Amino acid sequence: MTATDAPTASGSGTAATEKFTAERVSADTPPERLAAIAKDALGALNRVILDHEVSYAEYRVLKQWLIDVGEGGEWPLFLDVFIEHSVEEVLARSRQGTKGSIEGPYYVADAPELPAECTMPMREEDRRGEQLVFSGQVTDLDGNGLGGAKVELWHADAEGYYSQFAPHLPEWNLRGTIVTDEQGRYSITTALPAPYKIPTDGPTGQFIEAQNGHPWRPAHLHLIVSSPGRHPITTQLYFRGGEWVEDDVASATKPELILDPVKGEDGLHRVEYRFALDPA
Ligand code: MBD
Ligand code: FE
Repeated sequence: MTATDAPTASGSGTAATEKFTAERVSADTPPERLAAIAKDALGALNRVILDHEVSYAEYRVLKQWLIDVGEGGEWPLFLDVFIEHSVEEVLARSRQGTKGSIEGPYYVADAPELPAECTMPMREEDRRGEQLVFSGQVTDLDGNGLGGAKVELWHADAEGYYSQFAPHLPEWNLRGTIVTDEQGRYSITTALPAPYKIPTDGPTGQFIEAQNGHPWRPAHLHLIVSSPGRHPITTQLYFRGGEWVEDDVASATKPELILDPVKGEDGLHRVEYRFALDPA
């Protein structure tokens, strides 16, 4: 990596902001509900200011910090790390199947399709590291296999970088849309991910330091599993005994989402997982 293509917080932040803005999101929130949420949000913030007797100097520092988060493109990062888990918790109240988790800022739709048995696109250096054979089945809530289901998988490389959010990686590195076989099965070989450090060279890093936090997420796989007529599951999977599994900066782990791979004689780590999808 050279100095000019070294990943930075503002580089990945700008890319994440551009990707998100291109989605042109909307919600059909009724006006009365929107008004109630807006009023309570403002009330909560004003309450903090009064309780902590925030000064003018502190207020101005806050204003500059908010400006910096926007200019650095870090709102996707900041919000997904510190807020999204509560939104996911609300969604989870109406789901029976496999547990979900947050999407985070680095999902890209329409990754190239791969067959049920496949190896993720990766560089030579990714292939040289520890490899994981992740296999299993996509089912309905009764355990019937869902053929032709889609398993979208994306994750960071061993250095913690995501393709399309760091300039030195091939476009679809460690990203793919796996299509399950007739029984809903899949078997994916990929690079074993490492713990992920939130970029500390921007305003989100400043914030983490200010609240005496650490910037780490446990090693994780991101997944969106979908099948026609079913609610898609957005989730993440973690590794038993891994660093930060019990102390994720993004508060996004759940006991049901922890894998326990076994390393075979051939050096491959193997683990199975089943995704049960709720009816839509
Ligand atoms: C990540 O890789 C991630 O998954 C989340 C939630 C936030 C920042 C980076
Ligand atoms: Fe991630």
